Amino acid sequence: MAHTHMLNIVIFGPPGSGKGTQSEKLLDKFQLKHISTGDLLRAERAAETELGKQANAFICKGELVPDDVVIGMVRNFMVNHSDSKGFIFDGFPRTVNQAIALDSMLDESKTTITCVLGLEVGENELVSRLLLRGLSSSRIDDQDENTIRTRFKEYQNKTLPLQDFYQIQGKYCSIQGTGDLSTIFHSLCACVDKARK
Ligand code: B4P
Repeated sequence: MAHTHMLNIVIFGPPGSGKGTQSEKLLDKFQLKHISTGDLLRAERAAETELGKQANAFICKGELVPDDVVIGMVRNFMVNHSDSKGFIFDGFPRTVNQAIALDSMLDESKTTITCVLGLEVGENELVSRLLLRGLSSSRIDDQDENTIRTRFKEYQNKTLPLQDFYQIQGKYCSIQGTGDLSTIFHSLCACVDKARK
């Protein structure tokens, strides 16, 4: 069965840039399935699975979880939701290997990424957002500034190269991620609409 009409959105940006926040709004509008690898990993940890325990050691240090773990998890999710109209990939891919794996998983379903929405936010604003969330959530990785700085380093070294990867494919759309939530949301929707034409 061909699924070329599917809408597949990657929401991209550094830790705390608003990926999770804006994904919720996009899901509502476009009726897609949400794949947040951060949420899936935290659910595995809460269920005390072997995968969850393994992942937790990396998350607590602010490091990326190994590619094979994350890719396997995403593959399972996609197989279990193969009747979906499309997906929002939130926090995935985070490495070039993950991006290559995603392209081939979508290719197996005869579909592709529609667009990559990149949220741009400066580092100082990101640190204060995450520390603020750390006060009210149980996320250990948001509570300590050193862990947050490690997450940024991981982002710079391993995730940022994906910007070029998607720019070359003509799929990258850069969006100012500071300011009013609904203004940001409207900019994201404008990129999606343009990519669908
Ligand atoms: P994630 O759960 O993806 O965490 P995140 O990058 O911090 O983004 P999140 O979506 O939660 O936050 P948001 O920007 O929406 O990953 C956590 C960890 O899991 C990683 O460090 C890694 O160890 C592991 N992991 C996950 N995926 C992986 C992968 N693919 N490969 C390897 N490892 C992986 O929001 C942050 C805060 O900002 C919120 O409090 C929000 O209210 C606020 N905010 C949002 N928009 C705002 C705005 N416009 N103004 C002011 N505040 C705003």
